[in-house]
Amino acid sequence: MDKNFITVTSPLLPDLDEFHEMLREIWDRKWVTNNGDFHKRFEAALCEYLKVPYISVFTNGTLPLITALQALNISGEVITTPYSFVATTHSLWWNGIKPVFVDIDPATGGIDPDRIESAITPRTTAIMPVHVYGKPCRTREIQEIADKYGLRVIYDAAHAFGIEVDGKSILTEGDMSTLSFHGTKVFGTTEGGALVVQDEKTKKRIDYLKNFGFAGETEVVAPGINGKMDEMRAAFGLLNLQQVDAAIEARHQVAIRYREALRPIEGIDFWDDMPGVRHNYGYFPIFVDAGKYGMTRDELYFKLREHGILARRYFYPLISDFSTYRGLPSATRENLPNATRMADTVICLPIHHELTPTDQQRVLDVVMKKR
Ligand code: T4K
Repeated sequence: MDKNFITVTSPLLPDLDEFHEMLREIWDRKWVTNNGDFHKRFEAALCEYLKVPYISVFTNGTLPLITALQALNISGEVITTPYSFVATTHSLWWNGIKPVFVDIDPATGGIDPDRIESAITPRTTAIMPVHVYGKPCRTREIQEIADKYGLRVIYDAAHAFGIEVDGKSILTEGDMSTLSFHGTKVFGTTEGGALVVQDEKTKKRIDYLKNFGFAGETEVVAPGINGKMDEMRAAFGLLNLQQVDAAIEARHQVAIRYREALRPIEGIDFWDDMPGVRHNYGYFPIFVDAGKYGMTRDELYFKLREHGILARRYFYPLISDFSTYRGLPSATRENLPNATRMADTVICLPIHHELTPTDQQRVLDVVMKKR
């Protein structure tokens, strides 16, 4: 990547010498994967950091979604939102489940609980909401509906690393939550992910499922998959855990500066922190009102690119607009007005732990039309 480009994010990397020391341990042990020492330590450290009872780490953030659906025997139809990364809906497709798209609440970007009940049919078995950008969904209302209709709730919490509401981890909501540790995330292990579950029995089942279903040398208890995280990535994760708080605080400072500078700009909207929520500042979405701002979202997006600023339009197009899903009855723009508006107006500005004040100003100058 050209050094003059400002990218939307930058991976959190451990100190190379410390990583090397841990690699040396792996070399000495000659144990590289399959529930090794670092894998065990990483899961324990994550439980403590995230304040969750049980976690199972995976090789990416998509397999936990697929595995969660398998573990809970989800079939038929699942209610979800189109305002996310494609992996959310793909995980349903890979399990032969029909996605039913419900519109989002413009205040959070997550599913609008007021629209869930009318989408429930006799084939509905679960709800898969997304804490998009790490903003907590309206979890209490979602759970009330799930309880009323006997549905499971699997949260795609890929963006929600470390998010807490009133001191409680958002990852303890619903039946299960998934995380992504992709290099573009606040906390990463190059590729990686995890599934958070609430009890020991389910944790055991997940561990079987991510290891082909093996429950012993000669016993396979379910048609599992290979989702295991290797020792190198577990070591990488253990080191990154030590510096993730500092990285989140650095991102927080960028968010403060952006908000202060952009608040007076007409036609540029953004979210403030939610009361009682510990945010992780993984993304800084702004929403462009072309009429007021005098430029469309895409005009601003390409202007940023001309200035070497590689902002991203997460999440445009909507998942429901991709050819695989376009034909679904729930995929129409009429059914999804809030998601459509958000997808058509969003730009995620660069935000990461190493974004210098000079680079922050370069971004702001373009958005504030000073360049
Ligand atoms: N659910 C949700 C809600 C998700 O957002 C995601 C993933 C998943 C599930 C699935 O989790 P994983 O299976 O991926 O663990 C990225 C990521 O690949 C993806 O993980 C993420 N969501 C999605 C929102 O964004 P791209 O296509 O935007 O990545 P890319 O390669 O264009 O990178 C973006 C920018 O980041 C680059 O311009 C520069 C910077 N970058 C990227 C990489 C890979 C670096 O500086 N270094 C790097 O190594 O998808």
